[in-house]
Amino acid sequence: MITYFLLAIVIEAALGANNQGLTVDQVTALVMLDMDDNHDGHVSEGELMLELVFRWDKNFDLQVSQTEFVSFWVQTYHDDQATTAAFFYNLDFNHDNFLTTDDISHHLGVLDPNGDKQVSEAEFKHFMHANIHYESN
Ligand SMILES: [Ca+2]
Ligand SMILES: [Ca+2]
Ligand SMILES: [Ca+2]
Repeated sequence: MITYFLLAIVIEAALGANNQGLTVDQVTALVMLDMDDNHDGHVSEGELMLELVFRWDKNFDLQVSQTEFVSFWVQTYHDDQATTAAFFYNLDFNHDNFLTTDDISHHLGVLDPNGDKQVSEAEFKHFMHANIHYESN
């Protein structure tokens, strides 16, 4: 499994883009746009949690299963299954195969390094580059 992920990452890194030719920066901009409900260019913690619980969680049990996440993400942002599964693995802090607000709060230090409770596009880009590896730049 891990070998498969590594192989997929190596192949994607060589291509530098995903299934629809989108780079990490382009995917990041799309995700940002979807999360930033009040369009102020920043994603607040509230907006982040809303995205997690109301958009990615399809059966409303307040947690996002790996299946829910991967199918939504692949359909919406066109990353391949392996890249998305690896991304989910990184997001799922306690590795119970469900993404909850608890998992996300563990990432806030990286998502929001300046601690102003807002994730700027630059902060989010940095986070995405650290967690999605299909290009080197
Ligand atoms: Ca906002
Ligand atoms: Ca979890
Ligand atoms: Ca911030």
